[in-house]
Amino acid sequence: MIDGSDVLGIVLAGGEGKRLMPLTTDRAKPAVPFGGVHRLIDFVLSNLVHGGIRRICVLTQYKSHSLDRHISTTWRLSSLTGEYVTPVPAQQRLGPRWFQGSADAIHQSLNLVHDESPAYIAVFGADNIYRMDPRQMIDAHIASGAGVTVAGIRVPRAEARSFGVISTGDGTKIDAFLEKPEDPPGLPDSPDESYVSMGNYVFTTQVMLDALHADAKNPASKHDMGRDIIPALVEKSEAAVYDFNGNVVPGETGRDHGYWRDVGTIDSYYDAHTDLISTQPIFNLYNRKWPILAHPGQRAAAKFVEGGTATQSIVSNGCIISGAQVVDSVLSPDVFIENGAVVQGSVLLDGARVGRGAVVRRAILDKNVVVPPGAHIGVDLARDRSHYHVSDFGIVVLGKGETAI
Ligand code: ADQ
Repeated sequence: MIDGSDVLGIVLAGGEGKRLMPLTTDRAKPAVPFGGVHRLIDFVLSNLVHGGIRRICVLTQYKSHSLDRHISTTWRLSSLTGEYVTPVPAQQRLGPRWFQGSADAIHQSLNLVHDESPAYIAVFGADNIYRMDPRQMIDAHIASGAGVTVAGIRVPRAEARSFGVISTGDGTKIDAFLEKPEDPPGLPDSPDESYVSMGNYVFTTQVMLDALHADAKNPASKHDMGRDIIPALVEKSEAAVYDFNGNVVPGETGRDHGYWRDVGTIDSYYDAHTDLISTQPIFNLYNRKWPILAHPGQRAAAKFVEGGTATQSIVSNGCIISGAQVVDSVLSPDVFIENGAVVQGSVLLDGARVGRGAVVRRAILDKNVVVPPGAHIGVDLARDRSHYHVSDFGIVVLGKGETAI
């Protein structure tokens, strides 16, 4: 298997994440906290680093401060061996403009590729929850002789409109690629499913350079990987698909094999949390053979006092549950829940506080949200709608630092 040293990793982390508002009001989508102690970007970076790809540029643009800080404090690889994860902000290298689209972001950063001259480039998205050994995909890329290989997964056809949809006759060569089609085609052997792009690409370096240069000259292009670059390479018969279902990661369970989630919306972000907390989780955060790496944080352990309990829940360091009940929930560090409060089916981010006797149901409380004593969230949705953001499926979201009323 390829050892990753001839591969440069480029992580696309400049998306706005509009559909994750208000969690992205103040931070880039890849910096959104997830699963207690992680941020979304930790999943792709863990996959690349465990897979031996240890020269990684993270292209950032939108509200990138907390993302930059997270990368530089958490993702410090060994400089002695030339390994690095480095945030690369938009720098207007090709004139006075920010990144137009994801392909333009790479095009504006090609100096990084020239500096390293790798044989292959793994361009991965930053917004997904999954485990994947990228070496297996790179091996498949080399074996097929394609110029670009796109990771593919089956999803329900009803969800496929948010993705790039792949058609392949022989299971490897991509015959057609439709970016976010209105009416996605189903699979011949399973009409209710579509085969979609995971937004992870492996390129042979020269093929990527040629494709980006050609795209930059095309006035009709939006300079987007999924909309422009991949269809152009499909047109030239240079694109292959890699079936994610064949990817095997050490320590995965039969249950979480093949797990991949795009957390583009509040509802999918919430649902992905519920996948973590059951006894036999659909996604196992406790796989020690392929851990999702995170900043350890300097905090005391979680504490339960005055009969406080948490069941079917993840409780991070620094949390204090005092005489309160926490059920089916995920708590980031430093959450404080006071006597008599009930927190059910909720995701509470760093430093959230729930006062005495308050009730929080099916809610997401961003960092440092305060729920005063006796307040109710997620109990009367009609009322909540007039004060807070409520998602299509009724998840109530309070933004960073907000105080509930
Ligand atoms: P989307 O996720 O909708 O579809 P996009 O918004 O471009 O596409 O985001 C892809 C990645 O690129 C994200 O990690 C995002 O943060 C980043 N990104 C977006 N714009 C950027 C920019 N200007 N600079 C740097 N980074 C940027 C894509 C593909 C689909 C595929 C889905 C899978 O286009 O074909 O099915 O991903 O989730």
